Amino acid sequence: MSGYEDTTARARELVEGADRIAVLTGAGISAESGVPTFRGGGKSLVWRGMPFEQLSSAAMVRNDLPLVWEWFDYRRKAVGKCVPNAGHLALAAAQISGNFHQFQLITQNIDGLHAAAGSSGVIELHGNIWRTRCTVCERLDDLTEGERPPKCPACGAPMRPHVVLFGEFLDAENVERAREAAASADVCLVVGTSGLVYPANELPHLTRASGGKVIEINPEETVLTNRADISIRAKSAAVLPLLFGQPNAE
Ligand code: BJW
Repeated sequence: MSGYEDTTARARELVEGADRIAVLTGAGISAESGVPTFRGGGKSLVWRGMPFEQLSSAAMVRNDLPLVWEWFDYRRKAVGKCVPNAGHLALAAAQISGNFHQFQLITQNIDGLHAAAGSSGVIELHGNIWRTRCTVCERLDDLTEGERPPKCPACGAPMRPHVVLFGEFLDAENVERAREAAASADVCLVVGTSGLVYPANELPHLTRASGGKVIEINPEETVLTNRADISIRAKSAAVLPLLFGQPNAE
């Protein structure tokens, strides 16, 4: 058995023995669908010469909302062409299988691909690129084409993309639900995230602190690797179907 096969077999055993699963996903799970990651491969996402940390920030919403809309319209155009890959589908199938008492998917992604794959009740920690939020009354709406920034149908104030940017607070209820799911999980799968962004990066630690196991799936080593019980150094679209026993896996 190769190292990869052995590691994957051990991870599969843990998954099969688990009753409660939490899955934390990041940009890497959508990479094989064609969605660019933020930091993978040592590079950082840049648009018009600006790093994404500057574009996707609370300061940019305050200072240049039209530019923020251009940035997210550009991103949406790319994401709109992408479809879920075998990794998204394996997670959806695992949830639907009913083999687990808890199967809570928690994502940092804003692309909506987990729901498109058939996952339900996904906690979208950083929001959703297909939704908008009022900058004043916080009303949520589906995205529409046309005027940028769109006006809030309730109060007329400018709407913004419904995403959580650097320096902004995450929805407290979402964070609480994610923390509870991680803390009560027998196994936490950490898929395709660099683990650099707080507070999502705390979730695997909650699982370990309460006696659960952490399995990381990532082609690169991350800051979470040395805290994982098992680290599978491979792409998620190849590994996830194997972990959940889907016969047509690569
Ligand atoms: C594969 C693969 C394959 C490739 N298969 N894997 C100092 C100043 C100000 C703030 C802070 C500070 N220090 C800490 C903070 C807090 C800050 C933070 O954590 N910053 C760190 C970067 C230092 N966090 C926040 O600001 C959060 N809010 C908060 O903490 O509120 C309290 C607070 C308020 C005010 C001040 C301080 C605290 C909010 C964070 C919101 C993050 N938002 C973004 C942008 C969303 C909108 C957009 O899309 O533009 O969310 S940032 C970006 O990073 C995005 C992602 O969801 C997030 C995580 O990235 P992710 O998913 O891990 O992707 P990558 O690219 O980093 O990694 C991809 C991985 O995939 C790689 O490891 C690859 O190897 C792997 N991969 N192919 C599997 N096929």
